[in-house]
Amino acid sequence: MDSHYNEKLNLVKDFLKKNNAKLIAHYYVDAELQKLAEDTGGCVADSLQMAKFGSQQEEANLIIAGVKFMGETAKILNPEKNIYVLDKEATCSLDESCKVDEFRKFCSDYPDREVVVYANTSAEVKSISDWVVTSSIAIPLVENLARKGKKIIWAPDKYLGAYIEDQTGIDMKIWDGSCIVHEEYKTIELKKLKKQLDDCEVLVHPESPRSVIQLADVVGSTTKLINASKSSKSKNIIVATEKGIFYQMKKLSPDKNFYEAPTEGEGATCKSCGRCPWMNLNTSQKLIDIFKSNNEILLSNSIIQSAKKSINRMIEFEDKYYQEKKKVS
Ligand code: CIZ
Repeated sequence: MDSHYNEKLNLVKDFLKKNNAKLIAHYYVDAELQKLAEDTGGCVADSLQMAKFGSQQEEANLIIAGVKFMGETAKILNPEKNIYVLDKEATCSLDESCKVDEFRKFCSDYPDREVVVYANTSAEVKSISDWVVTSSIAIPLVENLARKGKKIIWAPDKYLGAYIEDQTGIDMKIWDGSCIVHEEYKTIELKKLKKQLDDCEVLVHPESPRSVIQLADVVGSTTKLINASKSSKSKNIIVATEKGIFYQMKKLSPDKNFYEAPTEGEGATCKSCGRCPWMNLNTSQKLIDIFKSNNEILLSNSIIQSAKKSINRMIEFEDKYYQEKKKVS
């Protein structure tokens, strides 16, 4: 953290208090913003936990350090609150790849299928879907639908879709979207790094290509990867997901060595280099200036109501799933 961190913290604390606001950050924003969220009584989490945390706060204003779909999810679950994002340009390649009109047309080609979409989608796409899922619950949810004889459309991440198919054997109609960060991890370089480190574990987010997932010791959501980095017996951890996550991992295991999974193979070009350009738009200066620009997330009531139904179905399923899992163990 830079030497002015304490000054910034005091400034942000005053600012949030004066404006009846709470700062909620995603694991993928930079370390300073994550620490500011933690030190001001906010939270750092995945997109769903961010929105759930927002519901439990008494402040009228929630400031989201993350990308647009995270602000929208917070608004959908907290329509009575004012939700602000640090930069309205901060979007997501998955969200951008799946525009509602094209997606509606895709779904109309398979009218007998349930529509399951990943959290990384717009509020409009969520509003025309049957289910919203996060990567942490996608496999059990898809398995549950298949057990009931349902056929499935999956969008927008083709790699996560392929991973679910590989794990479950369930055939889905998959939208052709991808995350520009995870798509760039390269197997040849990753194999070299594994060999070089010898004692290491490879943690991979399932938005990555199948060939990279095949080299993983653990595959999972941001939260699962953070937990795995802590419980790993290896001293060296290679991580294939957005770099912002290293802040949480290093905090939990200061004695371990963390390595970014390589993104540049031989002769390859690197567009994102493991850093999401949109997450990178989030800065602490934009937090202080937030009310000077038009950064509020506004959604129509009908979109909120329809999208909320598909998010709440996931939350209900998730609660039941973990309750039953607890009973069994
Ligand atoms: O839902 C999220 O926060 C994202 C983008 C990924 C994950 O695995 O948690």
